[in-house]
Amino acid sequence: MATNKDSSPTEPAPTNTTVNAVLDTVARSAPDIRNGLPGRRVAIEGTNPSGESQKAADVYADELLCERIGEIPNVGEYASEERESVVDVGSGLSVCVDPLDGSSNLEPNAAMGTIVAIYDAPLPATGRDIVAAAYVLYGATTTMIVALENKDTVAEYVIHPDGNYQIVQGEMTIPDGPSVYGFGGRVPYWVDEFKAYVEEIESDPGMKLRYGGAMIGDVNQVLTYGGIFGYPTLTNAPEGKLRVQFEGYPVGYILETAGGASSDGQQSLLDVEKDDLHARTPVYVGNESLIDDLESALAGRD
Ligand code: P6P
Repeated sequence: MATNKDSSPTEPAPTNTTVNAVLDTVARSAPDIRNGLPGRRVAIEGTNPSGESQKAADVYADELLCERIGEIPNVGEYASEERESVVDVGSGLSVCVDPLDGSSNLEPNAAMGTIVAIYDAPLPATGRDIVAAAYVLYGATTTMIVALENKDTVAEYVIHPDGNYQIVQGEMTIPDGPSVYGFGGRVPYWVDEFKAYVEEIESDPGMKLRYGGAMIGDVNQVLTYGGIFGYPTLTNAPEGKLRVQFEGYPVGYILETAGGASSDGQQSLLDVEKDDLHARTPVYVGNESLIDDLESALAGRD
C-alpha cells in the first residue's frame, strides 16, 4: 500500500494511488490511535449521530483520521459514525470510517477496530460504489485486513508500533469448514425464524460460540476460522443496530471478496439501498452456505 509519490498534485491521482494513500494513512495511524486509548476510556457529554454515548477515544480517533485522510489528494468527502454530516475535503473519492468500532470494549480491555470504506461516489453511497474496504483490529497485535476492487482474496498486514506494516497473508479467503458463530442483540428480541436458525447452528457439534461485543473482533474470527457473524433484525429494532455506510457495506465487501457472503436477511449487503448517511441494517456475514440457510430461514417470515 506504499503511497505512490509520483502522482502529480495538480491532476487527480488514479484511483488506486488514492486508495493506497488512504489505506497507508489508516495503517500508519493505527499505533497513534492505539497509544491514545489509555486516558480516553471515559464517556464524554453527548451522543454520536446514532444516539450512542461517545468515549473520548471515539472523538480522538475520528479527529485524527479526519485530519490525515482529509489531506490526501483526490479525497473529496470524509464521513464517520461520530459526525452528523459529511465533511467536504476537496474533490474525488469518498471515505467513510468507523474510527473506533466497539469502543464499549475499552473498559473491559477487549478487542476493538477501525473500519474504512472508500467509495467512488458522493455520500451516502451504496455498497456497489466501494473501490476498497479495510479494518484495523486492535487485538493482542495490531492487524489490518484489506479488500481491493476486482480481487477475490483479501490481504492481512501486521502493523508495528512505529507504524510500519508488513503483509502476512497475501491471498486470504474464508475457510470452507465453518466453526464459529456469534450474534448480537438480546435473544428475547430475536424473531422466531432467526431463533430457529440459531438453534440449528447450536446443535452442530462443530460450531463454537464466539461473540466479543466488537464487530471487527467477531468478524475477524469468522474470516479466520469460517462461520457466521450477525447483528440481526430485532422485533424492537427491525433494522438492527449496525450502520450500513460505516459497518455493513465494508464488512460485506471484505467477506464477499474473501469468498464468503453477506446479507441483510434477503440480499447482499452491497445491494442494500438507504438514503440516510447513518441508516442501520441487519448484518450477517460468513460462509456462503450459512448465509444461504439464513436467508431461507428468514424467507418464511411475512
Ligand atoms: P451489543 C459496537 O458498539 C457495535 O457497534 C459493534 O461493533 C458490535 O458488533 C455491536 O455494536 C455490539 O452491540 O448490543 O452486543 O453491545
